[in-house]
Amino acid sequence: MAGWQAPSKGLRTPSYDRSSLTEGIVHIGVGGFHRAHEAVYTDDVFSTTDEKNWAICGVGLLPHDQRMKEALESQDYLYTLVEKSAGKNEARVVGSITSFLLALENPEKVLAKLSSSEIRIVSLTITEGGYCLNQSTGEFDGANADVQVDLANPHTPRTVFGYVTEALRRRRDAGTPAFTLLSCDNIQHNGDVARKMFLSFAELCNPGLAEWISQNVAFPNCMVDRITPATTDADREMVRTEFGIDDAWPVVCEPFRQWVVEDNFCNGRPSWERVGAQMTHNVHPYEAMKIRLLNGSHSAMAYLGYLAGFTYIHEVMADMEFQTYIQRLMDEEVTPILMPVPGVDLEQYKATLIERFANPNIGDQVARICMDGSNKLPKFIFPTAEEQLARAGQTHFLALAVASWCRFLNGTDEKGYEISLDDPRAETLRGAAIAGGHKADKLFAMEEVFGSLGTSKEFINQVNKALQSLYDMGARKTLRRYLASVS
Ligand code: CS2
Repeated sequence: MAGWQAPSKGLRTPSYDRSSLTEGIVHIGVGGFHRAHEAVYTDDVFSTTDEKNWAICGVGLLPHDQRMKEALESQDYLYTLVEKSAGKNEARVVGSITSFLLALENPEKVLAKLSSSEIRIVSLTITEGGYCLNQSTGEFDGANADVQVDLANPHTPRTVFGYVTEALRRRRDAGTPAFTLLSCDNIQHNGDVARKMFLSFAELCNPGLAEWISQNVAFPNCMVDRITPATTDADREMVRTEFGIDDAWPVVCEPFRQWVVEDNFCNGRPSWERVGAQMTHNVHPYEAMKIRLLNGSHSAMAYLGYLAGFTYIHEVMADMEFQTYIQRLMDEEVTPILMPVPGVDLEQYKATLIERFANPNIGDQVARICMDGSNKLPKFIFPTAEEQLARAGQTHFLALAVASWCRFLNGTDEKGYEISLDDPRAETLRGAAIAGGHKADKLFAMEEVFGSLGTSKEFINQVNKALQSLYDMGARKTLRRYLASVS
């Protein structure tokens, strides 16, 4: 526990007795976001209530999870969370994670944990692409190679689908009540999507079990929000010098956090509503607002911002032309398709978003937002474009956002330097971007990414116009032109 003995500066550490906790949640995909969000709400539950049976067991299914396991294990699963606001850094030590299992190391232990009656919630942050959702059909992509292996060997799984399904089979056979499966990824209707994908997988390997799952497992929808940049070595150093803690993997994030959760749990839940989460029966308006405005704006500013030479999101927001772009994108092209959100003033919400993006202390990386575009844009931007097109609304700024991504995918920036593409479809995307020349048609033909938007001639024309301009005059001048020409 080196480095944890005497954290100075009076920072907040778990006020509860961690040894009296028992685990009730398994979380699959422990990264920065989970540790800045659900784990923090749960830590607050332990501090403010006498609920003790909801500690979190982290589970990693992928080889890269080993680093997180080692980091957390070396410090008794405690970690430092630093909230960075414009003026200051505030740190606390979070204690709600109490163990970590790595599937590659010990698959049986993971299955035993998931099957044990004490586990009543399995939550997920497996990324937008982790659900095997085919964008063009809206169905489960059962052709995925790992999924195929799991379907052939359901008792020795390797994917999240295989683990969850096998654990639920064991629970059913043992007469153990099911757990709630709580998706915390940025997908609209994330619970409904999770339900459809997990049931489809189960249907393929064991239809009887699928029936049991559909009747016993709850899949709540929820909207999650907290900007959590990737942790850097500079952050580790800051935690050491400012707070006296030698933390192998601290988390940095903004002070803001929001969690709106559909109150649909089949086997109990922590009192998250007592510590700021909003439990409701209809999450959809909140999800749409957050994903279309926050995540959509993020993607729009990141690709164009990258091409214009920015490294950090707050730098993009400090540029008045970019700020106007994002404000107008939100006002003119996203707001018209949003439904009223109970208790939320959208104008105020958007103003807060601009402020959050502009937080100069947070150091959120443009490169982080640019990752994995082929899984993010279909959730963050394309549905807005489709809905605007359907109501004959304006889509110029959305087209510019999509064109910036297409330009980025070509793999060479405006100065001729290589862009490293971090996307599971990187090779295919780059190939299509290059083969398409200054047109996006070849990319739009990728049905699994663009879905039905790929057949909209009107939108393709708009994107092609923006793309040509990006090639001819670069990001900065193109942006100026868009701001001047679109009234
Ligand atoms: C970002 C999100 O990954 C992205 O593209 O938009 O990680 C964003 O920071 C979070 O959803 C904020 O809640």
